[in-house]
Amino acid sequence: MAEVKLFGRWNSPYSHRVEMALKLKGVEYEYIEEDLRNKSPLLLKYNPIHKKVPVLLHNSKPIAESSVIIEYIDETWEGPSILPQDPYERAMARFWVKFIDEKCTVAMWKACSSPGEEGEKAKEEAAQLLKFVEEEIKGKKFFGGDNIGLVDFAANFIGYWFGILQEIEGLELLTKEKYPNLCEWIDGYINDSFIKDNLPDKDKMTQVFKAYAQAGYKPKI
Ligand SMILES: N[C@@H](CCC(=O)N[C@@H](CS)C(=O)NCC(=O)O)C(=O)O
Repeated sequence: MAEVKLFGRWNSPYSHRVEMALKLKGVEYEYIEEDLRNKSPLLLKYNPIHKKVPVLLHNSKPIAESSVIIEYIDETWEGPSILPQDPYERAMARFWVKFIDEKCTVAMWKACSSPGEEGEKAKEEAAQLLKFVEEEIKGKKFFGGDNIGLVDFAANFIGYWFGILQEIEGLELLTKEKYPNLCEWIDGYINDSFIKDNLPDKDKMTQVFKAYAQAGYKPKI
């Protein structure tokens, strides 16, 4: 039988994306929990460039970077498609993942974790960037159409993690009044039976992220 191992972290949105993709395809895998403040020699060996989770090991071959891993999973295993079939739609899905990763998540994370002027600027930037996402999801159940797909997985930080962080920080950045379509997607995404059963526990996440903030620890995302 093929060997599939996932090096991850329970509260990492990136690890979570990959876990969802493996579960959607029904792939059996061994999960290895990493301590990101004391990374294992194997994680450093398999992801020497970024030194981050997730890393997927398939028959001893490592793959890093969550969206690259998800595309690999989609191409390797049968089951529901994660990327669209149409080349233009595939390109658009990749565009949105890049936008979410490189722009939205960065600004949203800074908005919650950076003090002073940097934090204030990030809040304004995140608010502007989210307007594009709000427009993109308008009239759709999921970013992938009727079914959950690559962009939905990639937007999990917006869908779940950010709500917890903004509650901790007392922010009102992403609200139903400001982003009704996006909040409708969030509701549908986190309450989808497949997703819901696999989300990390909210209370545990709240405790851990509060403890990080108190200790001045800023996880690198
Ligand atoms: N671009 C990467 C981001 C992965 C990432 O940021 N992982 C974080 C956990 S959420 C990590 O491993 N950080 C390492 C550290 O904190 O040193 C991906 O999509 O896989």
